[in-house]
Amino acid sequence: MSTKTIMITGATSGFGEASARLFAQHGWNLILTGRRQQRLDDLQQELGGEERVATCCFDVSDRHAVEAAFKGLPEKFQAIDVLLNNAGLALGLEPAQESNLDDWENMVDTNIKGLLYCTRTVLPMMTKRQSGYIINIGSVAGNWPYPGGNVYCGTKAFVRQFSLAVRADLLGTKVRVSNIEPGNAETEFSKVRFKADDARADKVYEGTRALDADDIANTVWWLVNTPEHVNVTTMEVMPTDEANGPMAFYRQ
Ligand code: NDP
Ligand code: 8X3
Repeated sequence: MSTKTIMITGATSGFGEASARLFAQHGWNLILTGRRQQRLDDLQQELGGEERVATCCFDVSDRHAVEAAFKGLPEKFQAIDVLLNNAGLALGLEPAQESNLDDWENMVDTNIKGLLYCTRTVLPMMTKRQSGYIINIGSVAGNWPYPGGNVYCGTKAFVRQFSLAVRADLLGTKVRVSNIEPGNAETEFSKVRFKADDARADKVYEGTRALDADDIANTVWWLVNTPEHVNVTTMEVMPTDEANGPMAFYRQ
């Protein structure tokens, strides 16, 4: 059996890093991306060196950088079996009327445009081979709005609807698309959201059992191992300690 290749955006921490380790354990070749070169270099060294791991350091919101990274892949990494569109972030938790517009743009550029650039670049290779799998990381935030979620929730709702619509385009190509929608997971997510205010980030996980990055990596692995005629369209994965709350009311 030939060695398969997964490209993971945002492999330098959290879900992406955990997925890289898991797929490496199962003998897959990896294309790891992110903006932190040193972390990519360390992972490459740890998970098998240049033979097994290609690294691409770029910002997913830079369309030309994305295209150049795909074009520059070494020959043996060019047939991508799975694209894990994972790179993403939340910035801030202010009400819309007080939010920072730069943060809003950054979330749209990363979570929406970055995912689009990677998907559009890889899809022709997959449809040509009549084989491939796009796994997007959406969020419960795409389904369940919460105060201060505004644009982050909106970007993840985009990921959900885009995933569904692309599936419709791909009918007959054998290329699969899934959207995993995790709930609260302890990664660097909250440190990024609260801009390195670690005390505030820690509070998100205080007294509750959040998901681990490995829980989502295992979900990705499970999806990839479903039979090729099966497409799990959407998969919401929450901690047992999290559920959807009631509607909000303002009362005088
Ligand atoms: P982390 O902050 O731990 O990881 C985010 C990854 O995305 C990092 O590797 C980071 O790499 C990369 N990334 C962020 N922005 C960019 C960019 N502009 N260009 C390239 N890479 C980028 O968080 P998670 O692992 O938790 O997040 C992964 C995904 O899961 C995100 O899409 C997030 O929205 C989603 N999610 C997270 C949940 C949670 O509770 N943790 C729940 C639901 C969804 P680098 O900084 O090196 O560029
Ligand atoms: C991350 C989960 O609830 O913080 O997508 O938005 S949440």
